[in-house]
Amino acid sequence: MKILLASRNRDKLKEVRGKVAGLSLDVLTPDDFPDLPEVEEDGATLEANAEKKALTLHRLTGLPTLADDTGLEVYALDGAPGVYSSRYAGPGATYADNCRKLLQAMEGVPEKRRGAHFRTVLAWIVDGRVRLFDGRVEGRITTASLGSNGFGYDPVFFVPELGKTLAELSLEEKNRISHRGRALDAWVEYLRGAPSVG
Ligand code: ITT
Repeated sequence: MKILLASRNRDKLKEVRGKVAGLSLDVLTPDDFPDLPEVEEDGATLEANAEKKALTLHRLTGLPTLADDTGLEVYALDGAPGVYSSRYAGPGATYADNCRKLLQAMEGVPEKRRGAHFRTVLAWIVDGRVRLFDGRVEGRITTASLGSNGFGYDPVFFVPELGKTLAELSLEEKNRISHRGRALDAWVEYLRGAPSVG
């Protein structure tokens, strides 16, 4: 079955493809459809943004569509950067800019107050019906970037049980424990129980 991943983020695409390898799903992206518009992420929540991205592109393509909205929520920063994670250091910010800004914002914050989680909300739409799935991983913000795998804030997010940052994990290891990996597991489990769409 062909499905559309309503995301232009190639790093997410790699993780989604890693998770669905073995299922008979052909994951397309907006890059396969030259005329699809950008969807503005102006919702107040991850849920609203995921649903908006999925619904907009589902209506335009008619394909079963999956959207992912993810945020890093840092307790000492009252949940920031949260829904603004992609533009934390300003419009057009790179992953490195965002990590640098976060490390600066956390300067002087003691170890025990550096807790944070990543949360992913997936919106899945088939024939106009929306379902949401979510996943999270708890960890701590480091004091310096560590590791070169993954993307985004992975080098500054330490997972205590593994003693590593997300950027020190292989794609398979990250997918096993991450926010996105867990949300995708819930979605895949749902698909397996819904033969007409799985
Ligand atoms: P799409 O909306 O096109 O899917 P995006 O990059 O804008 O792509 P999000 O708004 O969901 O996606 O993600 C916000 C930012 O959070 C993203 O740009 C990364 O900086 C960061 N992020 C998302 N998933 C992450 C992950 O698994 N690990 C580390 N950082 C992540």
